[in-house]
Amino acid sequence: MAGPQTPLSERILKGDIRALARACTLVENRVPESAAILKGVFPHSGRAFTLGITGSPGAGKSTLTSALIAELRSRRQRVAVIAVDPSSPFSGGAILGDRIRMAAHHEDPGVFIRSMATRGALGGLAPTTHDLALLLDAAGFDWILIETVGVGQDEVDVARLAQATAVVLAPGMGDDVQAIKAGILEIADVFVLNKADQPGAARLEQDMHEWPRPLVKTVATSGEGLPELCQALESIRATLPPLRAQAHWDYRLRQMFAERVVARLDPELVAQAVRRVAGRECDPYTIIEEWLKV
Ligand SMILES: Nc1nc2c(ncn2[C@@H]2O[C@H](COP(=O)(O)OP(=O)(O)OP(=O)(O)O)[C@@H](O)[C@H]2O)c(=O)[nH]1
Ligand SMILES: [Mg+2]
Repeated sequence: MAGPQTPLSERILKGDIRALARACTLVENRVPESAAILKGVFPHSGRAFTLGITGSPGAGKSTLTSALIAELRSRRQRVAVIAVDPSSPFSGGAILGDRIRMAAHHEDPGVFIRSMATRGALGGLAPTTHDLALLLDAAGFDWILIETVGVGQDEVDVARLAQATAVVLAPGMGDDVQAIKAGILEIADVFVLNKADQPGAARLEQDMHEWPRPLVKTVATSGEGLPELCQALESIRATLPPLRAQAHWDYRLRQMFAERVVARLDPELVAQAVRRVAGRECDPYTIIEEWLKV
């Protein structure tokens, strides 16, 4: 029987949800013990399907995530969600809304929802999002849904983290194909034309024809189109390019290494170098060569 003395990683692997929640907090706060937990669970990860859900603010990502949870649960799949909270004060109100919508699933042990309050220093997803996804994967969830607003660096980051990305579009909100950020269309493995009950949906669908990706129409508020979306996602899952996992780890290993190396820098040494370079006393190339020798 797993007691409080059992390592968190073992308790997570046994399906202990409280241990999982605790480990998520440790990982998010980057406390030193989190490295042991992540090492402990790593061999048990790699089974989940990680899906990024991104798109314009208000396109219906949260409603769709909630509807997708319901559809996946009806297929006996265990689902974890990482909701990346928008840090912008303008969209801050959406967070509470998301929590309320998601509350319907809170009683279900086959559903685990985690909101990320923190983000990367340069915008985009916090690097701990990757570790969080790893924990959820090892904990045995079949699906990991990562909802993030398609602004700034987020959608590029989510495409690197997830095995596949669903881009949510909706009519009547400036989601004219010309107005949509080009980058967001390029990362899509599947387009979800949500709010298909709204005027302009047919027009948007027609405009999307030129993009060589499947498109599924949904009404997230009623669940319409969700079985079709699930089917499209299953077929993407079944035909993932084998090199995608390698591309993921190529990015991730470099990111982890860079982070550790930067963390080793002495802040005083950095401050000094900054002053010298800004004052043209020393060139930055020489500084980097010196740092690499340390
Ligand atoms: N008519 C209609 N309304 C929808 C549909 N899906 C979502 N909505 C509504 O659209 C509004 C925004 O939905 P959200 O799910 O919060 O959208 P979001 O993309 O998560 O928004 P942010 O996280 O703030 O970017 C809500 O009022 C939803 O009820 C749909 O298919 N049809
Ligand atoms: Mg949302």
